[in-house]
Amino acid sequence: MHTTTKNLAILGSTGSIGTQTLEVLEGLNNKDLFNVQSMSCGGNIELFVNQIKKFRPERVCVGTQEGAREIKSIFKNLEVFYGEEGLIELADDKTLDIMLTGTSGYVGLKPTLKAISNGVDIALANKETLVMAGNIVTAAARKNSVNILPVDSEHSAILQSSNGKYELLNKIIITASGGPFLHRSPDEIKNCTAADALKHPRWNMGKKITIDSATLMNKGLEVIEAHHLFNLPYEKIEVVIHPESLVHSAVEFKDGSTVAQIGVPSMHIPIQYALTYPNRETGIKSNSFNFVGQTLTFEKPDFEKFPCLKLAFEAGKTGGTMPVVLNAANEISVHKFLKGEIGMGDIFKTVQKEMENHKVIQNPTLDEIFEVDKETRNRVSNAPCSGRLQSN
Ligand code: MN3
Repeated sequence: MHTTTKNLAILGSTGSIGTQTLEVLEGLNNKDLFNVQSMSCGGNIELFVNQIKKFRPERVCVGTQEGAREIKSIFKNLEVFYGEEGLIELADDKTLDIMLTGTSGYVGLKPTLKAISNGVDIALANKETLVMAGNIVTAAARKNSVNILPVDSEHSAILQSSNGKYELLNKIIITASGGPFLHRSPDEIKNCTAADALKHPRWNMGKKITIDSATLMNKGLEVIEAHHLFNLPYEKIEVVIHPESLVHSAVEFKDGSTVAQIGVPSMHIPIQYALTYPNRETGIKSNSFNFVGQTLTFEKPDFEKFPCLKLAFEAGKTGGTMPVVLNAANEISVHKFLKGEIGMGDIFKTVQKEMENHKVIQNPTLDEIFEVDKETRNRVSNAPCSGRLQSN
């Protein structure tokens, strides 16, 4: 079969998703499927240099001017950009076929919109893109006939289970491991330390997302993403606790039939599927799932124990700029918790207070979104800490 090589951009190539994406590319049997045209990294220059040597991109972007100079001194012929504006320029490339957005934080949003405006498909691993600007992003994708292919394991499970036929869905069932505090009391959760919360039972991830998994805010953000990705109202999105993390999510079709995606936890498969959709290429293979001897359990999430999940549903249903406030207040609170400045229970309290005080802008512009984001971050950062001091 004749294959056309796709030009790929990887934003955030030195991060967790980025490095696993490169492993997927190296593992593909057909090495002609992708050409790594461009790559970006924040500050891990040493690793980035090795990646550039191996994958030979034409254009790269790094976080700082200093880093950019270092790269340029080693690779004279490389086109080198830096900073947030540089990342947008890197993404503004009409010869790209697909861009993997693996950067974390709001910096992923503008480059992603730029690529969409050029008709470039997006493999999306950045939460903020849809949580902050879901309506703008999905409208731009529709207008430019762009596929937004999720990399997150739950959304990938829904893509895999539905084969992208979202119009046939009655509802989706998003699974959550429940994090390390599933069977602790609400009081124990409120008073836990960052060290307790960083012990995630199933997935090995960055610190921020691990805390979000412990509060279930991560699941809440995934619900908001799912609403935009699959064009479903919040009433048709169900969260189910599934501690074994083997069913990665499921869909219920309009005829009542349910299809779930099952597998041993691995990020390689969702990444590979997003890049090669709708095909299944031979490359990295997940360990086989053995039905025999498995016990799969499911339970309803306890909103009292995990009030952040409830807040996320509320923010999503309210819409407009409310999810922006939820996301920004949560992120800053998590960083304060990690530094031991506030207690775990204060994360919820802060987000709730910010949401209560927010005057929602419906159908916000990008500028309004960034303004609300910044204001919320500043207010939460500067708020006096009233939590219990942690001894970790
Ligand atoms: Mn996930």
